[in-house]
Amino acid sequence: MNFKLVLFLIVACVSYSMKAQNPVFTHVFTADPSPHVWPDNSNKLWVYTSHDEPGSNNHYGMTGYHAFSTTDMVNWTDHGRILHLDNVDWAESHAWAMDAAYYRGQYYLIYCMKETGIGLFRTGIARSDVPQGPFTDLGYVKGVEFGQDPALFIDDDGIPYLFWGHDRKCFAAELNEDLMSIKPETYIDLTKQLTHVFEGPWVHKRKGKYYLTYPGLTPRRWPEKMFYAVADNPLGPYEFKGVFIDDFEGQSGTNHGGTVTYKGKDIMFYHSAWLSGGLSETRNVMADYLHYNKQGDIIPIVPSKEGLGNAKRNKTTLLLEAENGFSGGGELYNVIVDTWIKGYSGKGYVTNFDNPYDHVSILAQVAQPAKYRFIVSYASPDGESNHDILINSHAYREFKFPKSKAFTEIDFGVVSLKAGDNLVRIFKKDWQPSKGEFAIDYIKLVQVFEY
Ligand code: FUB
Repeated sequence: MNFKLVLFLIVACVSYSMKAQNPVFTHVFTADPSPHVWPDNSNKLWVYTSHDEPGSNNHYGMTGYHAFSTTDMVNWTDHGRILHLDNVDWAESHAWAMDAAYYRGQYYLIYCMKETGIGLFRTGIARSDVPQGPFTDLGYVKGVEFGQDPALFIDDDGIPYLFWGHDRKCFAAELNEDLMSIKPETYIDLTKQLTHVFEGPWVHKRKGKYYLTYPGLTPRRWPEKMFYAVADNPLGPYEFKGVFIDDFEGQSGTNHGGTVTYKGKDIMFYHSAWLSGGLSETRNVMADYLHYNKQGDIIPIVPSKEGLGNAKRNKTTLLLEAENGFSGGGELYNVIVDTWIKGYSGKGYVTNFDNPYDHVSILAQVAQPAKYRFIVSYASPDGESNHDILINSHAYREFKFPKSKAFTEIDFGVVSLKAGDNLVRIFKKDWQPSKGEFAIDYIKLVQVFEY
């Protein structure tokens, strides 16, 4: 091979990997994606996921969920942890697959966890008034037994339907208006209509037809492939159509996902184990365009590196709201959430750092040890304010936040995070009495892609 050809191939390979959009999230292990565009903003795509602990390689220790958003399908915001086992009184383990829904002006997370003392899956419902959460648990849906892998489909007429499935079975029912129980007379076992079904149903509607996609196992068994069936009504009967994501290199034992139409394009979100190196149960979200033929059949997807586009990826931002406190995995110690200073993001900010050790802790979950640009948004309308910042219990920085009437960002430069849970803690410094109000709105951790 001549030198110019070798050079061309190297440049081509490097620029190809620069543009690769799969895995979609490379800073955190995520699975079971649930993609949505909410009615209040058709410009924003949301993806809700379950979370794998780094190095876990099984699903038994899964504890929480994340929300992600984007407006360009290239640069993403991770809104951090939105619900955790610790926020759910009735559950003890297995924060497995979930879905999200917008229903009558509120956002819902529908998830499964094992009930304390019983160890059976229940389908939980949590609510938030904003899409990024955090979500507050409302209890579990009555009438659903073994409620693993729930998906909530709201039809065009506003009727909510719940689908769930586990261990080679799939069920569905219409929900009552408060979403807290099924209508028993509508309950149906769909298993026989869904050849090879194992778990993870998801329903979307296209041109008046209901498509039920699901992970299934053929007699050759693991890993799971994605299949689908089509019906004229949400509760069936469904006609089995076939496989549309077959086995692929680097997949995990499971597959699971959902579809969305965003900016006129149909997209399939699912998961693989590319980020953890394949042959692993520590998973990552993937996305590829979904196409149909003239008859409305899904054209099988071959997982691609390119994914949703060939634009260069610049950054992923972890946007972690201080006021989420315990719900987001952090802590508010002798501080409060307030909303007087305008211009905050999310639902408010944290203030009243009056005494030494008053602090806010904010959780950042990442997949691998890596460097992130660290930014804090604050306001200090009455004068400068002195604080200690700790990262994972290590003193990171003492900093005098300058007077600022409005919320403003301070860029602290690059910090190192470890794989797993990282706690960023902002303390009031020393014993001097507070000179006025000091407020923390959020922290940002920005993963910068270096090519
Ligand atoms: O993520 C945990 C479990 O793995 C899900 O509930 C299943 O659908 C499979 O993806």
